[in-house]
Amino acid sequence: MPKRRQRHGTPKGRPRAKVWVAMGSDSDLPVMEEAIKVLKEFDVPCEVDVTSAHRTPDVTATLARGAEGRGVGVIILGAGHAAHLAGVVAAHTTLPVIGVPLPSSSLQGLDSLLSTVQMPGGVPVATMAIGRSGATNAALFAVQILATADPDLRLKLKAYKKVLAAKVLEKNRALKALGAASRS
Ligand code: RP5
Repeated sequence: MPKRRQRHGTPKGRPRAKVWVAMGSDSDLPVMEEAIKVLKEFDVPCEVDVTSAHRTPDVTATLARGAEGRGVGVIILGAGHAAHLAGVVAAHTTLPVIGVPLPSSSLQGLDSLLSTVQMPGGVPVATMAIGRSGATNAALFAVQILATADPDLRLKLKAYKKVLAAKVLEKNRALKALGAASRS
């Protein structure tokens, strides 16, 4: 009997786990949209919330505790200033938590980087770079985590890396062509 077609490439047709993307304020959205864009590119469903460790602590804790039950596999959290969102959510779940420090304060994200990365032993937060690159990498890292149990995602990640390399090679070709023209 032919093997049943796998939905989204996951074993036995299980739907792909969701990624929960949350941020401390709607002012964080322009940066966190980079993460959402990458997840869409990989066809990974996500749910998006604004919730704050400081301004809505109870809602944040409830959302964190309920994540597993909502089918979430990985959590991405972006926050600026004295950023405690990732750490607080990590305290309430055993799902992998990825933190994105955001450059919204006058310290341009150094404050949020330190408050996100410097977690005490026992409560890990995988902390990315400050800002847009961090948001992009957070989504890629989430996809990589989900890909450990999803061959289809692994193929997509390999294709993504090939496109990255091709773009650099193309830029190098263009640079060389420019150099040759200006030297002739
Ligand atoms: C943080 O405070 C948020 O993550 C945001 O980066 C920052 C400022 O928030 P708003 O004052 O713009 O709402 O909690």
